[in-house]
Amino acid sequence: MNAHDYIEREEKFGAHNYHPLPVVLDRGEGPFVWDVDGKRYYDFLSAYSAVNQGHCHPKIIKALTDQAQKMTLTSRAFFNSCLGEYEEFVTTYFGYNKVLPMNSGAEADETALKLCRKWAYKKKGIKENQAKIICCEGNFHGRTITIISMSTDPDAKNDFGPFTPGFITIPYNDLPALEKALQDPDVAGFLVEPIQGEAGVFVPDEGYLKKAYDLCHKNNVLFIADEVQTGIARTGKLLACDHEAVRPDILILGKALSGGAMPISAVLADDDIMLTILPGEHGSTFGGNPLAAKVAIAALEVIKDEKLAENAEKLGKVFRDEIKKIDSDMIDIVRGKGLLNAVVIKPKNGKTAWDVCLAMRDCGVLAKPTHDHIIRFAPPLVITEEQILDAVSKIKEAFKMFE
Ligand code: IF1
Repeated sequence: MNAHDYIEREEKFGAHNYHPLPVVLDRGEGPFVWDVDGKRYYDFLSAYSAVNQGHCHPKIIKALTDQAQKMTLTSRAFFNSCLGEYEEFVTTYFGYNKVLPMNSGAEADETALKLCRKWAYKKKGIKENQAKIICCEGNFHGRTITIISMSTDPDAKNDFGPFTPGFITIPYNDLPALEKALQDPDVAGFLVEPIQGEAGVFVPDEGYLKKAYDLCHKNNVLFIADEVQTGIARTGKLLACDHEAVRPDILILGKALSGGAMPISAVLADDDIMLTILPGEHGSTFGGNPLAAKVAIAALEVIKDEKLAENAEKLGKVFRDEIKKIDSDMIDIVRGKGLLNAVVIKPKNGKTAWDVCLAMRDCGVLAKPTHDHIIRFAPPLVITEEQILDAVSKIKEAFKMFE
């Protein structure tokens, strides 16, 4: 089978809900992936920031394979010997009383919305079915019906209605709009991405998160941070909220919680909030399984052992500086934090961000466009300075092809 055969087979038997870059990957290690022809690439997508620890990190894979031979799933109908260890570990690691384990990021977001509503009725005293949650234009929180009910992206939303009510949408990075929306006494929570990923790595003004948090607190409204993409060292701190010393009332994590080994997500909160959900009121067959517990502990240990937040902070600056030095009239804006970055592309002679990504692929760097004109650059955080510079020289080579 050649690359073309693999692509054709997916095309024939798989739903057409994705439009992948034509490259068929077969193997990964650290910041690198190899295609079915053995060609090596720098992975500058990191499975949408799930592979922060690098592909197939030996410590994570060891935790996975050791536990896989012992026990993988008990369901939450019984206790298991790994979950408590993980719960203690993860709550200490992030500084919360309690964790609620789930699998996908979308499930964790759904969990946070349910938790916020529950708190609204049990603690805040909002009347039955009246609770509202504020969300932001341009958000991305996943693909479930409730989550796309918050979306402002027609592709995510069109023809999937009817939608879940109870959301107020305000512009991102707009404190007066938040202040106004908070005047509604039925508002229970404000759900926000500290940096909007899907929107194109949109970094809000400095101080936005802190001021938003303060406004929420003044109004007895929960500040809920979706750190599924920004969390776990990606932006140069353990959490993107750490840049402004904000501690979310509800913290949502996913992706890199497993280093890409399996879907693991989590919602963290203190007792006052978390204990409003009672037995039988929420859960998941796979959430909190022993395999996930062991994998997540290993994945989080790697982040600290290898100082990946510090590496992301340092190499993010190197990356942005080097990209800004590239002399190409197709590069409009370079922005980001840590190793979550984006380049806004000015189309030239009909050539778009997609064409740039194809050229980069040919030069040995993989990245994916978002919204036609933005390319996201997010390599595994284990990448070294030497490798970043090598990758940048390949990216430069790709831009040269459009001169
Ligand atoms: C796809 C983007 C990344 C997320 C935030 C929750 C979820 C995500 C902040 C849901 C997921 C993904 C999913 C992926 C594309 C993607 C993405 F391009 F949309 F913006 F990461 F960059 N909260 N993000 O970013 O997590 O249920 O997928 O585990 O293909 O849909 P999930």
